[in-house]
Amino acid sequence: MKLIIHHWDADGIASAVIYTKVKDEKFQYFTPEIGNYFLGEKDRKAILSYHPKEIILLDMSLPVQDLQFLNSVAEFSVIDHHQGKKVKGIKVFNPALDGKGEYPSNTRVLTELFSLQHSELEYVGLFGDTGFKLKEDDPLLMEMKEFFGQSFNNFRKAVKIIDLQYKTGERERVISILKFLLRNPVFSVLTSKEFIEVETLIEEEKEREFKRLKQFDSINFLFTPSKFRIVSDLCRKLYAAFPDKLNIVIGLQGEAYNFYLRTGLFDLSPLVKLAKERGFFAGGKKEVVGAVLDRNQVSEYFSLLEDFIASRGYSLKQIAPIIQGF
Ligand SMILES: [Mn+2]
Repeated sequence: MKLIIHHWDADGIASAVIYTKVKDEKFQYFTPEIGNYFLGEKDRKAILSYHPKEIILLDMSLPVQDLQFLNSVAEFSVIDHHQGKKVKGIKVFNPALDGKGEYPSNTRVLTELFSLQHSELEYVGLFGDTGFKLKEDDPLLMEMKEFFGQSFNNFRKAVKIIDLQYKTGERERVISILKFLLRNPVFSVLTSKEFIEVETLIEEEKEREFKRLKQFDSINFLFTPSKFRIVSDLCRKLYAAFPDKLNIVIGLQGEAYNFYLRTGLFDLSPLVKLAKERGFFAGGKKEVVGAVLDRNQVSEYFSLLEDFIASRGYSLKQIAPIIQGF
């Protein structure tokens, strides 16, 4: 049995479809717990249960120990476009690591690697990964507009629907649209109830979960137990309404905690740097810091946050008891 492990977003899904079509073979498909850029214990068990003879990892950069794990259980190779480091003994095709510049999507890497024509699927990955940030005059955007002509708007809607499936937190939905795309053209997702209803489901869930908001003096706090991956969206929504408060949203990702802070009160980039140095799985920029934490890391991460925020003249005292209850 051959197993494709792929990112859960539009680029990862389209990559798995392209790869399958090129190889014209039967594969099983797997994506890690949604939101986790690593393999949890359950992920590893699931992968082993497939007894894979070969594993291909697409559009995902995983920690070294996970790559080594995959390499130890099967014949293993990676095709990717993310920045990172090469790992000794791991077979990787990633032009970005060979100094060939940035690749906007993994579907573009595959298209070049297998000398394919530009395709709807290639552009699904490309628009999924870059569309939200392309300026009107970006050559990539012009290229896509030219390719799709009058269907460009529908193309955009189709990408959005493909990308949205993972926000339900249900990996089955991701695999289901992947399998649909193996048999159907990209545009048919627009007329498939199963896939379009997800947009409404997500919006309804966000509205429901938003009601959990607790407001303190300088803090907006929201804990959501929802299986939907809406923590980042909820935090963004809070920040838009309250840029001068500490907006904290915490959610669950399988066994892990997803911890978001957004604020316009001060620059968070030193905190991002600090969190990474301390070994937390964290990222962010000036106005946002996000982290994925094991349960046993929560209190240590929270102290780091408390200290940093205290150094900027604010306090998290009011929500400390809630965090201690996790
Ligand atoms: Mn990608």
